[in-house]
Amino acid sequence: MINMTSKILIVGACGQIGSELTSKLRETHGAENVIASDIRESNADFMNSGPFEVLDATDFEAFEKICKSHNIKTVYMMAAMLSGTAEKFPMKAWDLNMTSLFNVLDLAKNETIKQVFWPSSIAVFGPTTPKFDTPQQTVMEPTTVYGISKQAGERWCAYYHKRYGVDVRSIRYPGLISYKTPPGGGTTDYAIEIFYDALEKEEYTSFLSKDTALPMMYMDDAIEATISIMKTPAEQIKVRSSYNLGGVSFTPEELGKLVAEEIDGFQMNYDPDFRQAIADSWPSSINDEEAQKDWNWQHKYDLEMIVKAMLEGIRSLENSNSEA
Ligand code: AKB
Repeated sequence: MINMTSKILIVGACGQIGSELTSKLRETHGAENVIASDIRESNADFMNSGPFEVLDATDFEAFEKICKSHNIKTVYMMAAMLSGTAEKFPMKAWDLNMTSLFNVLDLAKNETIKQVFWPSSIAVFGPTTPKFDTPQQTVMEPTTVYGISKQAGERWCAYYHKRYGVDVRSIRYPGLISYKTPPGGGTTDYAIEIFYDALEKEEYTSFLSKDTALPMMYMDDAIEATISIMKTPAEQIKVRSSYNLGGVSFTPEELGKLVAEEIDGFQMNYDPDFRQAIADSWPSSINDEEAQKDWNWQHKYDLEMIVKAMLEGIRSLENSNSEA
């Protein structure tokens, strides 16, 4: 039976961004109007929070069937293999990141759905890009498979918009910091791991060197940006590849110092691994004036606020787990 109320589908809904996006969209639109999907089921709380479909985003027919049966008109295509894992499985990463994007763009092209969100990343930039205050338009020669897939994806988004009128919108996320769902294999994950280790053992060994500055953002800001760009009238969206989003830039050493102010005796160590080369190829800070101008973007969380929110959030999760 076809359901006639138009709905939202989140692909990759159990992931770091997908899970928080699903909660937020369900709060606003009602749980029954937001369908979560992922390659496999998640924990009981998530599964009981609203409709869920198992979906392999690389399977076009399955994707189309779900969109038609639920009358999906908006898709947030959040499934992707991130930078660290993608370097271990280059062809798998390329296949997942590109096939899932083509599937959603083709569903919009054939008018099964009307609107698409697709995440890009600061990984589209490379070592030849200006490193500080990186502008929206600049040299882009990514050296990671993840970055190459995101850069190619951006070009395809712009192409589908120009050639077929597809309403696709995208953000180049910086590293995202959150505690509700663990991240999956990114180079910026140190800025999450540090909080867990600090609380558990008052010590953290960073896999990036102490002076590696990267652009980062608290998840609440990232979710706000994602929903905000999707709500903006189409004529205001001037960039159809992907918008730069800046957030805050800091080094592991700067983050470690703030954590030490909150946790007595906290000790920071450094043991860079293969992810150091990835981080070295990325910008240290990002200019997001275009997003500010076109859809009034402004982030809220500075680094001090992020540190406090992360420690509070993890502590309250641990308390509720121990009470359960
Ligand atoms: C990663 O580290 O791979 C991601 C990203 C910056 O896109 N967090």
